[in-house]
Amino acid sequence: MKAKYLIKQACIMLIFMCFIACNNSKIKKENIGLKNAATFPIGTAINISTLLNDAKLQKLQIENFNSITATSDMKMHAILPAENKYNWKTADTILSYAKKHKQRLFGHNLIWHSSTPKWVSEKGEKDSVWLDDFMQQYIKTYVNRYKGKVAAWDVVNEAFESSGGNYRESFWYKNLGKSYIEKAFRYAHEADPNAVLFYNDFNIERDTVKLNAVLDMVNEFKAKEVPISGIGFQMHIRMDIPDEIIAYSLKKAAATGLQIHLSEVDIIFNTHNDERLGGIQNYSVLRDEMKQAQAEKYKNLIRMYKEIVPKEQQFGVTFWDFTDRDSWIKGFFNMKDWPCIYNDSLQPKPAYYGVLDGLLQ
Ligand code: 9MR
Repeated sequence: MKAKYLIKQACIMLIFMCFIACNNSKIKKENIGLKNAATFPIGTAINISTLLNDAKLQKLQIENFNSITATSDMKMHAILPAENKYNWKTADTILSYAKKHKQRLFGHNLIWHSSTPKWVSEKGEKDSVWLDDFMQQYIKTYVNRYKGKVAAWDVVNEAFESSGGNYRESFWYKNLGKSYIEKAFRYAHEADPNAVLFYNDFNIERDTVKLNAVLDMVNEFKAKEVPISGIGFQMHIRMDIPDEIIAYSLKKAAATGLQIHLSEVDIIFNTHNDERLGGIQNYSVLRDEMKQAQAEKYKNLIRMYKEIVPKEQQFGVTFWDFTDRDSWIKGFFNMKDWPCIYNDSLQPKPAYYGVLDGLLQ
C-alpha cells in the first residue's frame, strides 16, 4: 500500500516537473540534440583520442549522438599491426565510452584494401592458402571478442572500383578472388549471429552502374544465403549531386529489404578525383548563401532517407566527423572545404539546423 502511494507521489512530482520545464522552456533549437529529434540512431565517426581530449567536443558528441564509429582505430592496421600482436586497447576505450554514454558501437571495418597492414599483404601475396585462413581467424577472433557489444559491422568496405561496375582489383581480390567477400560475411556471422552485417561503399548514390553491381552482388548473396543484412551508403556527397539521383538509388537499394545505413555522411562544395591529394579548389571562401544551400541539401538528404527507406530498414545516419575542424577532407584531398554540420570553432552551422529540421519534419 505504502509503495503504491510513493509511486503515485513520484509520478505526480514528475508530471509537475515536466510541466514547469515546458513552461519555462525557451529551449534553444541546438539544445534539443539531434538524437532526440530522430526516430532512428544518429551516429558520428570520430577519432577517440581527439574526442577524449576535448571537453567541448565531447559535450556536443554526447548531446547529439547515440551511435559511434571509429574513423580509423578499429581498422585492421590498428587492430593487428604486426603478426599475432592484437592491439585491443583503443577499441576497448571506444567500447567503454559507448557503454558509458549509452551509444551504439558500430564496427568499421573488417576487410578493406586500404587498411590492410603491410605485413599481411606481403605474406598474403606469397601464399593465398595462408591468406584465406588468416582472414577467417582474424574476423572470428575480432567479432567474437566484441560479440554482443559491437552492434553491427562494415564487413567488407569498398570492394568495387571507384566508378563503374567492376570488382576492385584489390590485394584481397587478386589473391582470393571475389569469394573473399562472401566468406567474410559468413565468418562474421558465425562469430556473432546477432550482429548486423553491412557491405559499405561510396559513390553508389550517384553512379548507377556501380550501384547495380553492388545490388547484383547483394541479390546473389541473398540467393546463396550469405548472411548480409545491410547496405551502407557512405554518402560523401557534393553540393551538385542531384537529389533525384540520390532518391532513386535509395529506393533501389531499399527494395532489397535490407537495412540501409547512411554511414559516412558529409557534403562538400569543391570537387576531387577520388584519389588522395586529388582535390580541385573551386571555392576557397564559404559564403552565407553557400551555408544556406548546404543546410537545404542536408535537410533534403534526411527527408529522403525518412521518406524513401521504410522505417524498419532505417538503420541510422552517421556523420563522418561532425566538425569542419576535424574532417578528413582537407588532409586527404589537399583542399579546403566545409563538409560538416559544425564549423571550425565547434559552432553549429546552418547545416546543423538543416539536419534538425529534416529530422523534426
Ligand atoms: O576518415 C578516415 C581517415 O582519418 C583515415 O586516415 C582514412 C584511412 O584509414 O580513412 C578515413 O575514413 C575512410 C573510411 O574508413 C572509408 N570510407 C572513406 C573514409 C574517408 O577516407
